Amino acid sequence: MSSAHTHVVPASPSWYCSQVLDCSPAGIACYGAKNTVFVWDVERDPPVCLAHFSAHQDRVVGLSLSPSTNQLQCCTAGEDGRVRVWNIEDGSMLKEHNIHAEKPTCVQWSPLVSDLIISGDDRGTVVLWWTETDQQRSLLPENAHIFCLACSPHDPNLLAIGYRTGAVVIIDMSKKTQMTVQRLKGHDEEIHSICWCPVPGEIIRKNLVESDKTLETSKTLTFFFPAENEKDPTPTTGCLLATGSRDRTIRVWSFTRGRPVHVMKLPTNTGYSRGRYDDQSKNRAWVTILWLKNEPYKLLSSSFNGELIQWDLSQPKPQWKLFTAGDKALGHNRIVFNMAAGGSDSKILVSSSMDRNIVTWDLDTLKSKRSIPTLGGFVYCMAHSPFQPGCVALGVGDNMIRIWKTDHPDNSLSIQSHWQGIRSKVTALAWHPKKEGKLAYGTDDGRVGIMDTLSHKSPLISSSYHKHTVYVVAWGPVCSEEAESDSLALFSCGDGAVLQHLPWNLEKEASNIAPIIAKANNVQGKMPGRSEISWKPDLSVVALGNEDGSIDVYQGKTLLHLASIQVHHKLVNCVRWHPAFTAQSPGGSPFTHWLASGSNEAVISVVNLAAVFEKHEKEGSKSAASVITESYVQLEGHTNRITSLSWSSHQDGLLASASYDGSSEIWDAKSNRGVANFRTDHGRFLCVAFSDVDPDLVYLGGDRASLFVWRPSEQRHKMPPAGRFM
Ligand code: M7G
Repeated sequence: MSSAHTHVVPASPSWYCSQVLDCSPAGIACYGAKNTVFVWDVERDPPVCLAHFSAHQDRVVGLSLSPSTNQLQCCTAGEDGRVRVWNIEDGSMLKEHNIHAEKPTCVQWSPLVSDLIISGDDRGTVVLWWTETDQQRSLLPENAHIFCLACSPHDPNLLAIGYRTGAVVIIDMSKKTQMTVQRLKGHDEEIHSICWCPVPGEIIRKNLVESDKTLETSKTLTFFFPAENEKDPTPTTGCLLATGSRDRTIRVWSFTRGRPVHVMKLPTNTGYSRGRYDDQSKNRAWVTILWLKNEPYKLLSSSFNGELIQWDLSQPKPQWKLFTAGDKALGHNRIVFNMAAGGSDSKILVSSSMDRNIVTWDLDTLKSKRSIPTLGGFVYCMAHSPFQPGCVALGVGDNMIRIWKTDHPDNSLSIQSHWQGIRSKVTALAWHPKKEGKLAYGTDDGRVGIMDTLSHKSPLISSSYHKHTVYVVAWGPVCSEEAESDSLALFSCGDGAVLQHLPWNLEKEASNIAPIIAKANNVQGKMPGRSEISWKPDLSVVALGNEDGSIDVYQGKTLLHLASIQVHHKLVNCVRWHPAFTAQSPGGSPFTHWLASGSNEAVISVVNLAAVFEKHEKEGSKSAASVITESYVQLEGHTNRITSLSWSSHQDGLLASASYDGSSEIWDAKSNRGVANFRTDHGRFLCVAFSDVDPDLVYLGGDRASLFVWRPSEQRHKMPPAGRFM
């Protein structure tokens, strides 16, 4: 569990898993994302994230809530081979086993045997685990990759298993040999989902009357068989079950006879226009199904391009209805992986999709209620818009930039995604300081682009790129001998080089600033590789962080060398100038010449360059560069590399840091004191920013695909965790 936080933009639920999302009658929705479990209250409007905890070494691929309503527990299966039981209130692990020799693929908590948890793996092994006695038993009904599992809600021994091959097998778990009791033949591709009908019996009458819809009376409902000549079996004999497959069909089966009673093809041309119809999406189908407990003649399924469908099985030829957008949310626009129903009367549906939104739906109206944006990669960088207070841009490893208006009443639900033209992890961001909506970005494949966030147009991309990751983009005055333009240039840093791109002419090759620096300062020989660029807020000088741990400060435009700071010994990851004005010092901060820096070492340094600027002012361009070997203060406490720093724009001398030690710290640099520490039990942090509107709010991103928002005033800890090396 993490220390107190006010908000989180969560990681996306795992893709291509048959069940990694579940929802309780109390409206508690849980899902697995990367190696974390997130717990949400979806009955609240808007939904609220209650907790998250690290659950496995590797990806969580299966999750199922305890059917017992007085226990807030879930079980998970992870690609680390383990199956675990959790108390979801405090994120504590209660039990585990590691019987699977291969990678588990799915897990389910038996609805009838309160301590039985069943998991399947990619070699076909089914493990039964009675948690109370900690007994396990392995079965191998079929030597094939298991995609999904479903325990019968009527017979504690029956288990339906769906395979990658398209096979569907129903076994009697109480038997050691000859356990297969039925084999359902028909699908020829992956079985994505299996559901048993919540009521027993194999026939539904067509002339269903309204008052029969309750669960009690529905036990006597009978399902309709098309073209059926045989005598009706007694209504409660056997049971129906449904399967959804990659072959784009859903089949409803009579269990006793092993034959389908309905075969439904996913409808095309539904008029649903939200999908991204590209070649890839045509080939992709994921068919997840859900049989509603209190409406047993209705089956829900996903379909193409994010469509969700309700099928009416009481008709000889099942009719379908499409879920549609509500007032406050749209539906999905890419394939849907999982659905779960919960809340009082099971009236809320929760769905997860490749579009990285979790959508809640009203099952009475089939309309979407809320859409919760999620993140599918590291949060590498973030930047506050200089024009719109409270607006933050996030650069994420899922090839998307998010623009979050944090002061929107619906808060994180108001995040916009920009994906057009990006195609790679977003590792650097910078807002243009003078032009609204202009956002520069850099990617891990070396590209530099500029997007207009006020439109959804494709970004402009520079013709020059780095060979590897772009770690920094920054706007500053054009630096060249004939620096005639007042417009700002875009600088990017990667491969140890800083390139200067001219945004009005991105076709033109960007210039490497190394030769300009060499010429301006008469340097012969090699200069250090560059790792960071930071312009002073008034754009008068620039600090360049170097791979050898030094930092050089140059005058803007001329690139005259003003100072060399030698306080770190390893690659400099971040350099930040203190703001010129803060809410505390609106007439000008006394610390405006402070420069904070962090490197691959754990110590943060703050130097004061006031004397350097004074000297330069007096002596002019002929003065030699100053050499600074001592920090004004050294902030010590982190135990691993410092990736990001941010000064408060509210209070003078308050600095936030993010570290690989899995924590984020607030420092009072004036008194060299730690003020507050935020930590989680998982992940390394990569970027941090003080809120520009709320003095007691900090945004923090890292390698677990989540963004945390936390309040320094609410933390128990004052200093980073001691001796933690992640
Ligand atoms: P990485 O290159 O993904 O991995 O860097 P590695 O250095 O662990 O092999 C991880 C994080 O370290 C990045 O997201 C940055 O926060 C920081 N970082 C690493 N490098 C090499 C640089 C660099 O050259 N410049 C800056 N500014 N940050 C870096």
